[in-house]
Amino acid sequence: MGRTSTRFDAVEGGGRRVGLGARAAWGRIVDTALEHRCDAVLLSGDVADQENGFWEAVGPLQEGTARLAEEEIRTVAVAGNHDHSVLGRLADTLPPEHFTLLGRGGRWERMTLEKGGVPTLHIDGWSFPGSRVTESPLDRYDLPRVHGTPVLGLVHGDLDAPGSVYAPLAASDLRSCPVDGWLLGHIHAPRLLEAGGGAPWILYPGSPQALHPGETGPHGIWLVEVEEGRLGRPRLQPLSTARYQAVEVQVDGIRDPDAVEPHLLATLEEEVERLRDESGEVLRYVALRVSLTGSTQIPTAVARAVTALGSTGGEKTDISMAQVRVLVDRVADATTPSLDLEEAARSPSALGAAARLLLLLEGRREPAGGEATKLDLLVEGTRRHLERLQRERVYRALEAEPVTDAVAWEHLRLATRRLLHRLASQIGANGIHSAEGSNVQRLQRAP
Ligand SMILES: [Mn+2]
Repeated sequence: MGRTSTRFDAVEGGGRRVGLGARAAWGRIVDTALEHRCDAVLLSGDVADQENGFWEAVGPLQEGTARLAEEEIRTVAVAGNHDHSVLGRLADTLPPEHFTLLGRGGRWERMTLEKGGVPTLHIDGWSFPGSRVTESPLDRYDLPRVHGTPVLGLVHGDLDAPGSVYAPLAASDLRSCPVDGWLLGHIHAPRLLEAGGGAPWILYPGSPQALHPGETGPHGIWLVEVEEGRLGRPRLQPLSTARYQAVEVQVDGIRDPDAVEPHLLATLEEEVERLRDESGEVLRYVALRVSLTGSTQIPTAVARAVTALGSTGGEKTDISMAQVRVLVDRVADATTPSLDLEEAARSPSALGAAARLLLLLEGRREPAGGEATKLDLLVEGTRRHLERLQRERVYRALEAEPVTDAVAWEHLRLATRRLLHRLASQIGANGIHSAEGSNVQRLQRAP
């Protein structure tokens, strides 16, 4: 509650007013539960923020749970690291027959749903007792094994992240518990793990409203049915009005500089069409991270198109397509100049050095001699440089994405490709692309 999908500031009226808020998503969750005549709505934690969460969440929770309770739909929740204390205070303001907070104080607790006096589902829940938990909540899971009625585990925590301070949960431990399915909270990206062979499924439902460019893919709620005493497999029902997506645009075959932008537009339109099919009618806003790939003979035209699309900062890029507003969040030029990298790598020139580095970074050749050590130093130096940039004052207000080695590699690859473009175009101006015998010499003499 209280959060809004980021990167859509350019949308008139601001995000909150046009259905980009998590609060509006909660309204859609309630509508969907009513429409499907659900028996219960389960919330797996971090529903509210610790700081100002009470006032942000109390109104929507009272209203939503009351609307659900009118149709005898129960809301059942566990607390996460963000709402370990505020969710308890919220629960105390709601009628107990509307809202149940399970597992307060980090003690496992079972609640049984019934239909016509017959138990249909046991829900075993555990709530965060504080903002940090270093032990696995499963160490204390001791609820009795049952037969005949399926059990759903409800817990907030960090899957397969040993050493995490947010309730580390090992998938192998989850699978060895006598439950039929696990509904987890904490991670915003939806993820369903199925092991088969009668092992419980493990589901991170993800944030119902996608909130950040890292939260790609369709977002919504998951519907689970209990039939003939069996817990079914969860099914995603898209509910997010926003979607974040990375798009790759191949420019390989394009030779005409004037064809770059129309090709870009056509690819983006096709992608948005696909996203609409996948994310359902509810989708209104798409933020794209575009990356141009392939090898090109017209690097200057490609670079110009990238700059033109990227400099709009979302505000001036308005490619609305059938009720979906599309913003370009980021554009990267990941093309390589159409030069034979292997051939260029043999040259004892700056171009040759750049080509050899790119082959290494793309995993197309193994490091030889002292190269492995040099490469490690380069990656480490890049990582530290990026971290230093993140700590700079102007960026401090932004949510920092962790700088992993993978992130450093990606930056190095982009920078090396850019360097190759620049070097190749300089040599090109001196005649390297002509078919004369002096080409190789010029290539070798290039500083
Ligand atoms: Mn959390």
